[in-house]
Amino acid sequence: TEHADESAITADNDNTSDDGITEEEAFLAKAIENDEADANQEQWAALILRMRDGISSLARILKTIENLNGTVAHVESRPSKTAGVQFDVLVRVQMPRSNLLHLLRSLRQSSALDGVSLLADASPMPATTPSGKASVTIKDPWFPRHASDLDNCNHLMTKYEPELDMNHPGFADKVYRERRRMIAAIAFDYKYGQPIPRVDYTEDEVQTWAGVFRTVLDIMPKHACSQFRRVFTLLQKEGIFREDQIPQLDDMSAFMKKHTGFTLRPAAGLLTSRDFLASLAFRVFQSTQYVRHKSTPYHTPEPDCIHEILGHLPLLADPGFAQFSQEIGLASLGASDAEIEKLSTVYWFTVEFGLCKEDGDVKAYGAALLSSYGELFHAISDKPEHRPFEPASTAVQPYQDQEYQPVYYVAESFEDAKEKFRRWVSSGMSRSFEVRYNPHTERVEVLDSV
Ligand code: NLE
Ligand code: FE
Repeated sequence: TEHADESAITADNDNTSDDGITEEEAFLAKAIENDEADANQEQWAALILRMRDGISSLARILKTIENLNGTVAHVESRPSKTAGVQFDVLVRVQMPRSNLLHLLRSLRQSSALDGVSLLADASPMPATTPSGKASVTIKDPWFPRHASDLDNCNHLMTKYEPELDMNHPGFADKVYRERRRMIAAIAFDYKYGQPIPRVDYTEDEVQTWAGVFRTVLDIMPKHACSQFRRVFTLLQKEGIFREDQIPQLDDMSAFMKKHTGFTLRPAAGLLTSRDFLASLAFRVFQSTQYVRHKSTPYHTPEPDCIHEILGHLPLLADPGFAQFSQEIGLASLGASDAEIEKLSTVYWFTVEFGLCKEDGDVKAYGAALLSSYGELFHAISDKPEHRPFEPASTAVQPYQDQEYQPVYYVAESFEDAKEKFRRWVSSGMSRSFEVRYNPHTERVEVLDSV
């Protein structure tokens, strides 16, 4: 390799999300947008800039830093291994937080750069660093403390979207894509406390809903867990669940609130796990509002409002299930990336694809099973493997999200799943504090445990 071994530029930018923003940067952005951190507070940061056209742009970038009242503490470069003209440059700076955010955003748009990564956050570089290594890590990651902070937790994954993925059935359908854009705009504009705007669903959309609704009516008596059936019947009685109308998120939210305190926020699509799980801590469920493409009514790999409304929302109005869901959310606050991955895997095999025992039979409680005729029958057939739910092993089971699952986990009951989950969380999380949700203030209180 052409990399000098003693190079101080050690970090590879593994935690960059699809849109090229590092988690650290997202934390910083959230903290500032949220006004939680003082925007003028001086902040240390180490940036790695990948220079596309040689080292010459460095002068311009240093000038920009100066203009933003930044102080450069350290600069170091090395030829990049990709092409002769490229350089990786490590710059350590100190500047007001809001300016740092501004700098990051403008660097990201710079045509002279191939990439920029933020490596470090709060702590100043020690006065004596023999090797000059930049190895500062985030100590206190930002996470939402109040339900209104969820206004900053709506980062989307760019995966299987009609705009970007040629395999999406809506990719070639202009009208569908326009519809998705329009409904997504509701979520982008939404702020805490507002009513969720109503969508006037089209004839086609209601048809798709009706098709899935009938399949749920059909499979429910035999295959859905009793808690699901109970709430479903209640929703029918109240006239919210009907074949000929797609329930409005705002009405669903009001219904759930009465039973468990869970409420909804509109989401534009599949969110990052960190943002999605965080909302559960506040008994808030981020729900999509668009309808799947009409060509794939009985199975879609991405969430849509049919999946949310028929799969998730009835159970979130069940007290035991609501509690279990919230605990996953609370465990996710301030968790490391690796822990978030484990928690979303547990979520995947329980809330989405979970099976449970009931009077000696195996029933479905996972939302992705209840909203998908095709997969439910696969799940209860003898083709896939059934294993007992055990958080430690479930959390590391690899999964894919485009086809039917090869493995499902069976819980003894929600109560049992919750107990096991609690024990696992209290024995295995790295964070140095406990969190507790205060429903009166809708605030998460942080209790130091060390
Ligand atoms: N496969 C589910 C369905 O078709 O309703 C959606 C899964 C979302 C994770
Ligand atoms: Fe889901």
